Parts: sequence; structure tokens; C-alpha cells
Amino acid sequence: APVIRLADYRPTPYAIDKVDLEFDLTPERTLVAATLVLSPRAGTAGEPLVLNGDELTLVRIAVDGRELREDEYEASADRLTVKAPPAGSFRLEMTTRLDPAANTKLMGLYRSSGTWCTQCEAEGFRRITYYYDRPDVLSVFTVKIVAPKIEAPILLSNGNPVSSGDLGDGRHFAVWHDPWPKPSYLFALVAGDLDALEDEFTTMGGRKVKLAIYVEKGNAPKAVYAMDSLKRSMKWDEEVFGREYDLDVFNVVAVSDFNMGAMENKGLNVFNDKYVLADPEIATDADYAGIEAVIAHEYFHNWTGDRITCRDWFQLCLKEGLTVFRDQEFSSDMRSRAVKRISDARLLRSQQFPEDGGPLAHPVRPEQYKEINNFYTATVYEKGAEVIRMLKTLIGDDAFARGMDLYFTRHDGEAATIEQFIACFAEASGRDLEPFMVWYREAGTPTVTIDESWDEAARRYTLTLTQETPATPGQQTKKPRVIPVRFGLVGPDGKDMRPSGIAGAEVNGDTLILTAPSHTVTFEGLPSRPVPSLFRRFSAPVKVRQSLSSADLIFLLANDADSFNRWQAGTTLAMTALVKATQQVRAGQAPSFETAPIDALGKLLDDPALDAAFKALLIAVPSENDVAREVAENVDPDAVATAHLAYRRTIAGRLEARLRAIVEADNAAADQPYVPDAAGSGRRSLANTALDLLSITGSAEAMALVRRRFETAINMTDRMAALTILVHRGDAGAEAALAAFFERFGNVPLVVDKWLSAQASAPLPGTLDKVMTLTQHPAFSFGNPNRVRALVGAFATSNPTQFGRADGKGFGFVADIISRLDAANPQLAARLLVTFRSWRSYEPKRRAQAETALRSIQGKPQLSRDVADILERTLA
Ligand code: HT7
Ligand code: ZN
Repeated sequence: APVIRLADYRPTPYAIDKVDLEFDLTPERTLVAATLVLSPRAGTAGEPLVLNGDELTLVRIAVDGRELREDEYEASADRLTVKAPPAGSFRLEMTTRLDPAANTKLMGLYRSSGTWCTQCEAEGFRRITYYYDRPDVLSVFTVKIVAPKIEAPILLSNGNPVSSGDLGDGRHFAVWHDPWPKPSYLFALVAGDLDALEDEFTTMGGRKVKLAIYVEKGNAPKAVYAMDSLKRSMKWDEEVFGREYDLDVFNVVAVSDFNMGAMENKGLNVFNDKYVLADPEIATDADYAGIEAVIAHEYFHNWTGDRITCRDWFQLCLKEGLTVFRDQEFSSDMRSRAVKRISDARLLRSQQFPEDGGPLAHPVRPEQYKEINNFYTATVYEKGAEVIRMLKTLIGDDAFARGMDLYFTRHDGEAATIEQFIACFAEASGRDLEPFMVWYREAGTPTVTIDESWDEAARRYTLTLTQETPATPGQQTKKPRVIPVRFGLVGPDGKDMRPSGIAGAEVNGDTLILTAPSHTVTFEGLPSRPVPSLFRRFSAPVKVRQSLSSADLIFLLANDADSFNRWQAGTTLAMTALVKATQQVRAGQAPSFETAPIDALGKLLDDPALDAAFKALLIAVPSENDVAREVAENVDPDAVATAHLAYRRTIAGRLEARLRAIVEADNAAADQPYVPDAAGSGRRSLANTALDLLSITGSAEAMALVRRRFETAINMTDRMAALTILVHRGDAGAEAALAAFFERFGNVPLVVDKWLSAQASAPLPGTLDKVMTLTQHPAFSFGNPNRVRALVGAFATSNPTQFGRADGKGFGFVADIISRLDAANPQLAARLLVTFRSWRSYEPKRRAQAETALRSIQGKPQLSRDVADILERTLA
């Protein structure tokens, strides 16, 4: 496949001033009549018109009302060329024929449970009609949908409804007009027999907006939380970013077959039903939080993505990083800021750091790609959001707000670049942001190494901070980055000390700004050696190498004014213990652990001033995958698991009474109504984490507590937590619990996903056989991405010992599934393949087996561009 490069960007020779689409929908044979008004840009009149297509069949083409002769155009499945268009503005009419029912790629127009729906980002519109299917061609769309009335009483597209009516032959139609010029990737159409949950919202400017969430028949009550989240998002965007909604209607549709989470089509967001449907019976606290965040994310795209879009796909982080930043801020305001920050840092470390440190590493703003679908990554999204957060820290809240306002006014209605975005903040702050651009241009996670010294006589404390970014594919040498280090110097009383002077780096309030490869920073006039608390609130997405003593870390865990760094101190202590224990296991020794850090955790559990969600995070043990990442080389997942188990046993043993008290207190509160808010979910999270730890002892008493929780749970969070423990421990009651669970929820696909995942992630030798058997289960389907991710995805990502089996069968199984899925749904196959990205970190035997599995995929004929691209980079 050809390489597409940022450096080759050129505008199209023609602008598309206006688009009219008419869809005649029948299941196997849909006709799309497109009428485009095109005009040449300066100096391009008469140039051939070359439009994108993908698996298209053209049935008619005319220019200015005249059908073209065969020698006047060339049409293939993936391209249409009109050889000599008229010199001025002209009208191009094309009719294409589609087969939505056969569209298993879920890109373009397809069917999901009988509903016609579309997905056009990034390059799906070209599967509907020939077009300049790229984000810098903005046009005004009018869409007419004709469909059988019984099958599709609901007909939706972007913008505002214009007209509708009966055609008298069992069919009806609706016309939609979107006044806001948009690129093709934001086009959407939905037609089906759906129920709606309706509401309304009045904007700050007084516009009354009709809101509707469309779902499969009977599911409207399950959209209540999504609707509530939507209204809160609309209000928040007005209050915090001054952004108001700009159409008369805002529609959301939930579909069950969807490649990703959701899609921000203008005025018509289409969602994976996982991010819409909830009630306490079927959804966990995490599901509720996910719905709130994704509803907000897609809504926020209305300004950061739709009103201002991207000039080209290299600029994807312009909309995605910024919109993730906005949804993270929203969730922080709705829930606990500290807890959200910790969860986001954990996500970044578990998803983005391995990407940045492996064969698929790429800059936040990549400069080349073969398949754009493979760049919807944690780097573009999550690191992209962190870069914006650093920018805010660097220039301050006020300049950041002025920069955002400038961006919204200056670029409204445009397709913009990262340079244009950053220029707004440079202007608003007066700061030269060119050095900051390294964060966008270079891949890799910097490591900041910290050395300290204390001069008692001079009362001077010195920190040396040295940054280094490892080489990444295609980028051997790295420039120093601008790194904001939010800091505190904690005194013996637990309060922050105030130095009389700081030298060696720019200081901005409580933040040091690193710009050089190394800074030696001195803090004068301190009464005693402080304990340094660096990178407070996770102020930069870097790895920190600092050898604080256990005593210092225990001190920070107990005293730091910054919640993030309290949690970080606990995590560093746990991780150090786990890595050491893994080495001991590898060396044939029994793992041993210090008790002081565990006792410190115990004390925190007793502290009534700390909220439950925070306590849950404090006692949550870093995952086996986290430990493997820290071990980094020659990873033996069995050794990690043995160490991990021993560590959890030690904690459970030492904190047993407290953990039991937490579970019992929560049992006693069982009659409280279920509320999925920060307080309620925090309480459940603490109790379920405590129960998980207790169960690790395997004692009859602990397992009885788990079984009781499973049987008496009145919400899915507790029921699922208990079921997972029973299954993962291989408890004697696990099979019966699984059967009872399926009996009750087997007809709710989103809950079947939880049932599949719990089994696929069980760290037991029989799991692979079980997973293979489950692929034959009537509730499983390779055609549905949620099912595949729940079973095969969970196995590959959340089961390090069984995916990484010493006999290589785990790798082989996932590789076979990827090969099998590729022809039907390349995006899904490519995403599964990414689970192999850290294969070089295994010990030699597993490394060889992973490579064999990867090469088996490579040997298959006709690999998709998606899979071929990931495979090539993974094996390079
Ligand atoms: N902008 C969307 C990204 C997207 C997508 C969504 C659904 C299916 C395929 C897709 N390809 C890309 C989602 C978002 O970030 O909001
Ligand atoms: Zn997005």
C-alpha cells in the first residue's frame, strides 16, 4: 500500500459547493443519487476531476444534465475520473448501487439488527458515493431518504428536518438539511424501526433544541442516563467553554454492531449501544461512567471536530486530543477530580506507554501513514489530551481560556492544523511555543531521571532533572521537550515548605518548566531536607526514575497535599515490591515483602477523611500487565503471576480484618438505593476491591462472602464483581454462578459480553479451551464487534498467563481469529492484532512463539491494508 505523507498535502482542484443525496433504501439493493455542485479553485479550471470510491458500482453519471459518454469518464470500484470537466462551476450527477446487507466491514452504509446506518469516519463515505472523501472539503448537504414505511418508520440524517411524507406505495420519505458546511466523514443516515427517548434543552442564547435518543424497540427506559448526561454536557460546554449548540435538533442513535465507541456526525451522533443503554440491572458503575464520558465526548465534538474540523487526517489529534481533554475535564467536574486524574494516568500508562515504547510508536501528530484507521490510537487520543493539559499548565488557565476563544472565533467553519491551533495559544500567552511542538512531532515517552542532594550547612536543596527520550521507529534522535513539573517540597510536618529562592529552571507558580536535557535546580533557605513531591497531578506524560527510599514514599503516601502523588507513592512502593518479587521467582526463590508499606495502607483505610473511591485506588494492586511493563525485558508472565499472587496474599493476610470490615459495612448498606454517582460507585469499588483481595486467601470464609454477594447483589456492579472473583479463583461454585447469570441475562447482549469477558480473563489453564468452546456458543457471533472484543479481546488483553501460554497456543488462537476476521471486518481484525505489540518483551521462548503466530497471519493471502500495515510494523 502507498505511504501517505503530511508533506504532500495539496488542496483539491475543485471545491464542492453543495451536495444533494437521495437514498432509495431496500435491504439488498440501495440506490444513491448524488448531485454535487463543483467549482474549480483558482487556476485549476478544466483539470480532471478525480474522486474517491471504495467497492462502488456506478449506474449513472451526468454533467450539467447530460449523461456522459464512456470515453468521457473512467469509473472503477475505487475511483471516478471525469476527464475534462466544464471550465466553470458545474453539476455532477451520479447514481451508485450498494448492498448494505452484505457490508460486514461496518463502514459506509450497513445494516445493524435491521436498521440502516452509516459510519463514514475516516474514509467510509467513499463506500456510498464517489467524493472528495477527505476532511478539508466542506459542503452543505441536503439528504432525502426513501424507505419502506413498515421497516423504517424513523428516517434521520444530519441537520434539521425539512419535510416528510407518504409515497402511497408502502414507502415514505424524509428530507434533512444541514446548514453547517461539513466534510463527508461527518455525514450520517439512519433508517429503522426504533423507539425514542425525547427531551429538550434550551441553550444560553434561547434556542430550543429537541433531543432524542433512538434505541431498539423497548429500550427507551435504558437511555435515561445517557439523556441526562447529554443535557449536563450541553450545559457544561456553555459554562466552561462558552460553546452553544447550533441546530434545532440533536439526535443520538444506539446500534448494536459498531466498530468503535461512537461517532460525532453533525446533529446525528451514532453510538455503540454499550455507551447508551444502562439500568442498574444490566450496567456497572464503570458502564455508567463510560456512558457519561462518551456522550459528552461526542457532543463536545460539535465544536471541536464539526464546527472546526481537521485539514487532513494527520491533524486527527486536533479534534481527538482536544475533545478527550474536554471530556476528561467534564468528568472531573461531574465526579472526583483526583480519582479521574488517577484513572486517566493509569489508562495512559497501560495503553499509551506500551504503544509509545513499541513497534507501533508514532507521534501525536504523525507524518505518514498507510491506513488511517490504524491511527485512532491512545497516542492520538490520550497523549493528545495530555499535551493540551501540559499546554494549559505551561501558559496558565487564563491564557489557555483566551487561546481557546481565539481558536473558536478564528477558525470557525474551517479545516485547521495543529500549527494554527497552537498559534492561538502563542498569541494569547505571548510565549514562543515552537519548542513545545516537539510533543506533537516526536514519538516516545521521555524518562526524567531525578537526583537530589541536601546541603545542611547551606540549607540548600538541589534537584537534578535529566530528560531522555528513547529512539522510536523512524526517529533515531530526539530533541529535548518542554516538560512542566508541578512540585512540592514536603516538610517533616507534612506541609509544603517555601524556599526563599529557586534557580536553575523557569518557575511558574508551583511548576518548574524543563526545557534543556538537564536542569540543576536549587532551592534556598529550607529548614531541613524536604521530601520532593514531583509531577503532582501527573503534570507530564513521562516516566520518572527517582530512587526515593521506602521511608520517603511511605511519608508521601501519608502526607502529600497532592492526592495524585499520595496514590503514586503507594503505587511506586507496590511496583517496587512486585518487580523484586518477580525477580525472586525467576531466580527460584520465594518472594518476600516489606511490611511497612502495607501497614501504611492499612492506616489510610482507617482514615475517615479519605473518600472510598480514593481508598479503593490506594489498595488496588498494579495489574500483572503493569508489572510486566515495568519488568520490560525477558518477561515470563507465569513468574509475574506467581509474584503477584504472593503479594496479594501478603496484603490480604495483613489487612484481613480491615478488608472484612469494609465488605461487611457495604453489605449492611445493601438496602440503599443504587445511585451511579461518585459516592455510590466509590463505596462499591472499595468493597469489591476489598472482597477481591480477601478472596485471594481462598479461605472458605472469604469465598462464602463472595458467594453471598453474588446471590444477594441488587446491582450489576456487585453481581459482576462477585461473579468475576468466583470464576477467576476457579471456585467450586463458579459454574453454577455462570449458569445462573446466563439464565437471567442471556438475552441481553451487553450483559452476555460481561459473562464472556469474565471467563476469557480467568487466569486458569482451562481458559483457552473454554474460550474456543465459547466461540461456538449461540450467544456469540464473529459478526458483532462487541462480542469479539468481549471474548477474544479480553483473552488477549486481560489474561497475560493464558494469552502468553508457554506452549504458544494462546498466541496461535488469537492469530487464527485475526486471519479469519480480516476479510469480513479489517478494522476489528487490526485492533485485535495490536494485542501483540509488546511481543518482543517476552522471554526468548514465548517471543519465538509469538513471532510464529504473527508470521502465520502474514502467510495468509489477501490481507487487508489494516492488518498488513500493523503486521508489517509489528514485525519490523
Ligand atoms: N471520531 C470517531 C472516530 C472513529 C470511528 C467511530 C466509529 C466507527 C469507526 C470509527 N473510525 C473512527 C470517534 C470519536 O473519537 O469520537
Ligand atoms: Zn472523538
